[in-house]
Amino acid sequence: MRDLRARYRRDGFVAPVRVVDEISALAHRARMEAAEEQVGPLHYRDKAHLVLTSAWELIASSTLLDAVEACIGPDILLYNSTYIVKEPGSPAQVNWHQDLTYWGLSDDDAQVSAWIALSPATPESGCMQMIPGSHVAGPVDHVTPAQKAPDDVLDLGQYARGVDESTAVHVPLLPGEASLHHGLTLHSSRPNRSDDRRIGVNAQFVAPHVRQLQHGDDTAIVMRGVDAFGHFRPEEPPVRDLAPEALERQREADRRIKSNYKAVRDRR
Ligand SMILES: O=C(O)CCC(=O)C(=O)O
Repeated sequence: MRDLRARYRRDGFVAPVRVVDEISALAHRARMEAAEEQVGPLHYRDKAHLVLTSAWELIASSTLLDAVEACIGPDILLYNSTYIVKEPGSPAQVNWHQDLTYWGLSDDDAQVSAWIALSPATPESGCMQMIPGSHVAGPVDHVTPAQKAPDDVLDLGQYARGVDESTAVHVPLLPGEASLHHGLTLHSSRPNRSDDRRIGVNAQFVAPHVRQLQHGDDTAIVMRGVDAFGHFRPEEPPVRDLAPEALERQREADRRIKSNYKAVRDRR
């Protein structure tokens, strides 16, 4: 783990980290797709871990949390999680950006995102690309178009200004492997030109001392260690899949998070 921490600090990301074996990853994919048959596409619905036991089990796995601990320390809160899906042949893409641009959090160095592959993430299927070391220079200027491009995956369509892509690397993952990236690492992904869905679970973690500076109300779950600060209202993991009351809490959290991003953007 010392090596992982050193690579994370130097590059702003680490990959691949094996979270579950490939057969288990495909079983998780089947559970996710069975849920989609009941409630429709899960792509980019925030707080998936509140409603799906599969998302929760993956995110709570000790191998993943060991890697998260190496990045942000022993006290770990889960802030958000979403499936990010690119359908086969879909033009959907993600422009170069830093995650933390509109999150409104107090400490850029105490947040890490894990992206766990549930299908092969390859250059052909539109795996992520990262710019090693780009987190070190701090936040960069982002442009947010009044009207986002239809193929843009990000909610607000934001992109970092003037990115030099010459040192960018692909981050391919097999099912069950994860990458972890710092909230200021510049990353992007291109369209899916494969004939399979490209499916990842993105889980966003923070250390408990982090605060929401831009608005009052945020929720999180303690995954490891202690929360000695209480800056986030606690939330509950799912007891079963797609429980109606949990779905309602997820809808409310999804609305809150998306409107918070807009509020942070509008204040700039
Ligand atoms: O799934 C993708 O292609 C991009 C994901 C991303 O931007 C992220 O995990 O922060």
